[in-house]
Amino acid sequence: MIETKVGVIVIAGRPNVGKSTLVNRIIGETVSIVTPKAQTTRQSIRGVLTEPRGQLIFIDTPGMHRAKVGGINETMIDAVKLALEDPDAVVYMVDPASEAKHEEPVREVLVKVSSPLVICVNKSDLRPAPLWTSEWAQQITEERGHYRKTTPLLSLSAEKGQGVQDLLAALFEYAKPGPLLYGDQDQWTDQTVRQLTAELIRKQLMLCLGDEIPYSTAVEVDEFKEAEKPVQIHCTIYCERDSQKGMIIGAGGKKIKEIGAAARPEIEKLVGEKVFLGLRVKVAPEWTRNATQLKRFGYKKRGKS
Ligand SMILES: Nc1nc2c(ncn2[C@@H]2O[C@H](COP(=O)(O)OP(=O)(O)OP(=O)(O)O)[C@@H](O)[C@H]2O)c(=O)[nH]1
Ligand SMILES: [Mg+2]
Repeated sequence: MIETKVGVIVIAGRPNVGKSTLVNRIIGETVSIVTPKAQTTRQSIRGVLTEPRGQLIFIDTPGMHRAKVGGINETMIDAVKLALEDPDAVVYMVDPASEAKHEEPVREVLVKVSSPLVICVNKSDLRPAPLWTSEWAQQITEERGHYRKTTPLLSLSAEKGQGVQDLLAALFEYAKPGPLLYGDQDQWTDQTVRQLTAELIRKQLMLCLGDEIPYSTAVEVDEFKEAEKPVQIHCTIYCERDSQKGMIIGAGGKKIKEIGAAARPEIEKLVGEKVFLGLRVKVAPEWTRNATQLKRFGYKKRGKS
């Protein structure tokens, strides 16, 4: 009998470096939404890769940044901290346009994690890993010493796939022999279809609205009737102010139609059927700063498993 290996792998790094793109590329599904805007991912999200070598459970995390106390950004940073507690390996992903000084707040945290660390420079299709990264990765390796394993510098393109097989090989080295954690081979995420649906709508809010409103929005699925044809899905988009509500709906409802039209095909792909998508907009004043409201929308410290 071939012994399978299992590993929990955290993907960490600054916002917008391509963490979610990597998880989606490896799993081959939209586990985690991707947009060109920073701080797209708000929670730890699991993607499960099952293959003959065994199983890797990837935890995509929010981008690490300095967050104000008490708001949604703090819940995002909490999610990263919790994920980093005891995985089998951590992938530290760096953008090739970054600089050592920008990495400092992240380096400071990741150099200390006891799990093995794999340092990757992503977006190799855009530009090669900059010169500073090799010495910098070497320094991290030395600082971590012999007891904390470090794999310095893999070059990667999460978008095009370059280097992904090498990364998987490195990660399976750090995985441990054992039975699969997820027995159902078809389970590729820990999220429910409702949660995935809400995220696909949030993706369109990120893409279709300006630079600020997306960060004030949350999506709740009110109804999901799979037995009906087409599948009936009704969701509420929450924002913080009346003025934002107006912008999300748009003149004559144009904007909300655009958002729904863009989200629906992706939801149909997920559900595997035609979907009727009803969207409405409500104001939940200051929800990004209110602990009860944050919890209501699912932004809280989550258990590790
Ligand atoms: N050219 C190129 N673009 C990439 C690559 N990986 C990610 N991107 C782009 O970088 C942007 C951010 O990607 P995400 O996967 O959302 O980044 P993230 O690190 O998850 O970002 P946050 O969730 O905000 O922390 C998107 O526009 C991606 O298409 C890559 O390998 N090459
Ligand atoms: Mg992300």
